[in-house]
Amino acid sequence: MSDCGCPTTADPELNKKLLKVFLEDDDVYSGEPLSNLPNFTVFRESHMKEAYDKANELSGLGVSEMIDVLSDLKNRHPSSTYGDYLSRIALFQHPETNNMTLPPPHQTIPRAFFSKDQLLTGPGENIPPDPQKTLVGRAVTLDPEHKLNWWREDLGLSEHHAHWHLYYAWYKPLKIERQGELFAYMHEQMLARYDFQRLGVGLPPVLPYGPGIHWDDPIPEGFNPKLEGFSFRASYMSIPASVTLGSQQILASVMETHKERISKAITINYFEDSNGNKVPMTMTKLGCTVESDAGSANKKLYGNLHNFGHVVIALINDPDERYGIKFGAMMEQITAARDPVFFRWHKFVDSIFEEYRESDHILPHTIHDLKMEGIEVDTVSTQCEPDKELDSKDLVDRLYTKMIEKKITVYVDKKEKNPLKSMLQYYPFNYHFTVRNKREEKASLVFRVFLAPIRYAEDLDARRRDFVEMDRFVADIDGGSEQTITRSSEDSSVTLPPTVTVQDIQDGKCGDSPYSPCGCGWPRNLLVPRGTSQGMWADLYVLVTDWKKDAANEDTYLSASVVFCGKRKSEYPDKKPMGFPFDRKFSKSKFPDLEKMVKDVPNSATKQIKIIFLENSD
Ligand SMILES: [Cu+2]
Repeated sequence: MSDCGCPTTADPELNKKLLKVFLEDDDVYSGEPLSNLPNFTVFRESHMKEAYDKANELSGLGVSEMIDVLSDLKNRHPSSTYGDYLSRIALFQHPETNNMTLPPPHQTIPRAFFSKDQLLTGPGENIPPDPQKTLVGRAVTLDPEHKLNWWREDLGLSEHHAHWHLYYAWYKPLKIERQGELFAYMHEQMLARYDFQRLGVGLPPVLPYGPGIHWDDPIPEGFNPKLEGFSFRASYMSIPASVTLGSQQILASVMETHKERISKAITINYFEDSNGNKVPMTMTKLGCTVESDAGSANKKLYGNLHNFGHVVIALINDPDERYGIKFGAMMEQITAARDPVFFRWHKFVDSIFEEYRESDHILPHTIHDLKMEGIEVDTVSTQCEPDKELDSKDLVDRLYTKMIEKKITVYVDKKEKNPLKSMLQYYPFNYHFTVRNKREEKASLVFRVFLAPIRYAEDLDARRRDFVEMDRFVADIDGGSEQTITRSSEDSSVTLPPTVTVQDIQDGKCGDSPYSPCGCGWPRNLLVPRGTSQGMWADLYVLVTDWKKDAANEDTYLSASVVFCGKRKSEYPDKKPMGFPFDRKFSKSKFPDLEKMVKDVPNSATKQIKIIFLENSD
């Protein structure tokens, strides 16, 4: 059973009732109404306090009463992101609703995903052409970043990012011990995937932007989110020296000091806590400190770097809010990743993690770290499932993608609307791994599957950050046997299971889900990078290691969305560093390139595959 998606043990009736919280209706509420919080932002501490205080109160009420109060808030402020955030955290906290399947935000607050024009789809209204298709010529010439609008504005991408931060909220006590490491890894993988797509459209890897790296320079990437409630940023604007958020003043120069202190802590391998004691450096401590969550070593000394980066960029148009200009998209986790600057900022954040990954305090991987005696992986390959659109095409070691125009169902003003959306889709395929177990006893193995673009002759360390994780799963192999393990791309533990829609819930298909931090997980349609129409070569790589040794709890399985989102109410299930074996430098003399590494580590294999974008498939 999957960790997310439509659960099997259900109270579909209660789940249906919960929809009232997310969809407007005509019901009249007679109780004390909740106040709305306009301009809500998750980066403002007082706003988070307000939201969580309210959620605590609401989760102490009976279910029906909580639903009524939240439903009333929705009716009075239908497009409030505060209302949506509060509802999700309150329902998540309430003992009777914390396992319920909630509808995806793109259906319930479409204004955070679609422009006004895109939502004009009713009878008598024109269906506007998809902006992706109209953005040709001038706009793309002036700003080539437009080429990836379809990717940054993917519905599932925004939802994945927002859900991750909602579940692992910086404001709340840590959910898991390795939260800081997961913060670093989840974002690092977003960047690796982004750079993969950039290469596909002829753009260079994204450049870092942050304190100490172009911080005082104008930002060439402008952005017009075209979303109600958010302002645009013209290109070549510079961040203000100081911004005011509520009662808090944030100085760009102070952020620089915080960054320098963190870099120094990496060099000396420890942080200093508020009593002057040494706190040993670890990836998770570093992640927590950079995000300034509950696990930060010392918020006073090291600041609130990640969150404030979002804030100063989002307030670029109106640093002290004197003109009442709306925030930029960077101010909300649900919209931030639509903006090209999000990736520049996060590349900067990741460069801090890189300082640590590359430091002398982290010993490079050796053959011993990767090897599993008695296990050999002979081959790895892929095969697409038969599909009439792929009829005459080579299905082995070729992956295919296409863009589709999908009709999305959303709810606005008590009406159903069906905007069109250009989305990437890949053709499902199977991996085949030929594995030999030379041991006598049965082996429980964890397959770590990655994909990296082949740029040009580069050593393994230079390519380390290019590897995107495609899947991680466990399979058993009998002693003394050779087997071919077949794994469907659709079962990937990186991706979210199929989205549960409002319609599914109305049809009684969903109810209580016993495990999941639902909603978090890489979007299924973006599992395979788009590639190019001529075909883009990539290295498929698998490393098989001993699940008996790597598992936090051997009985856990690695199910949907677990790689980036973990498992609810338990520790991260895999004890290996996240991203292993690409989580640190390789010993140069031992592993100059991928080929050599695979040769020396028999429990691994690689294959060059081609990703082909079927450009005119519709
Ligand atoms: Cu961020």
